[in-house]
Amino acid sequence: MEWDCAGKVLDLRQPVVMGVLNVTPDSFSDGGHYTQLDDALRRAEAMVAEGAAIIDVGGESTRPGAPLVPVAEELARVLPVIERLARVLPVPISVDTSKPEVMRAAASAGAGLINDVWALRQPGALAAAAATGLPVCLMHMQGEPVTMQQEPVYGDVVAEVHAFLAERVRVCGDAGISPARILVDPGFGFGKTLQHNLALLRCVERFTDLAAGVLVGLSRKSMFGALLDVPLTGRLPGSLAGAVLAAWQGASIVRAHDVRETVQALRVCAAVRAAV
Ligand code: 8Y7
Repeated sequence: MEWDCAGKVLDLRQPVVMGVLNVTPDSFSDGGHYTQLDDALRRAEAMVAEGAAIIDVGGESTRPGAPLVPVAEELARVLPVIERLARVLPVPISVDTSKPEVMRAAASAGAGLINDVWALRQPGALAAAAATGLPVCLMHMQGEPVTMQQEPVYGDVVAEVHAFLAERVRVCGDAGISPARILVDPGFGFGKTLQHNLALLRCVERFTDLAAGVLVGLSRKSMFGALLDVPLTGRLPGSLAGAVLAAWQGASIVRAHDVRETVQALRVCAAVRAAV
């Protein structure tokens, strides 16, 4: 499957890496390092050189407990970066946002995909995303970023996340966003305990029936810290294991900070899947 993302091709016939580019002063693993436009461009170019198929630009930290960012501030952070990257990079740019104003402006600036951790549930977001005509990623989250990790509870986490995403795909369809341009994402770490995250990772394959593909974000997440008792800087091995487990089950896009390593892990996975 090949997608047209604002004129740039996203080839999803093999699992690919979405490189993370945070332009937030408070973001959780590379916070504050890439606030300057030139730094952002250099970092994005490096990720493309390492094999990233798409770059995800985010200006609103969604780590647990992070402060909310006013729309003007988020626009000021992401728009110059998106405009520049869309102009000079050979790969599509994704915008990580939940705000309709940012979706519209990012699309005008050349963004090729909308990545929304709220799955277009914020007021006006559904209509704004639909109007751009861009592909979207719908992510599951229980609760909201400030409080989501306090006491997440599910009966059957896989069934509930699947039902939520199925409903969001249906709502998007009614708004004119066809399943053919939707990715779904179980939302690792967003209102989930370690056990919830593991159950979802065990069952990624089940989400492949919902839309055009599955995206997963596992990179450096606290589930690996909890499981392995390692700090942020020690989570690459766990993140790669998670990426391979998800891709093995059919995930199309892996969102990651460590692009070179994740690309290699996914290549091994794809080669084994293709072997007879
Ligand atoms: C995810 C994400 C984050 C994810 C999608 C982090 C923006 C937290 N995680 N988007 N964003 N899926 N689609 O640790 O898992 O990178 S931010």
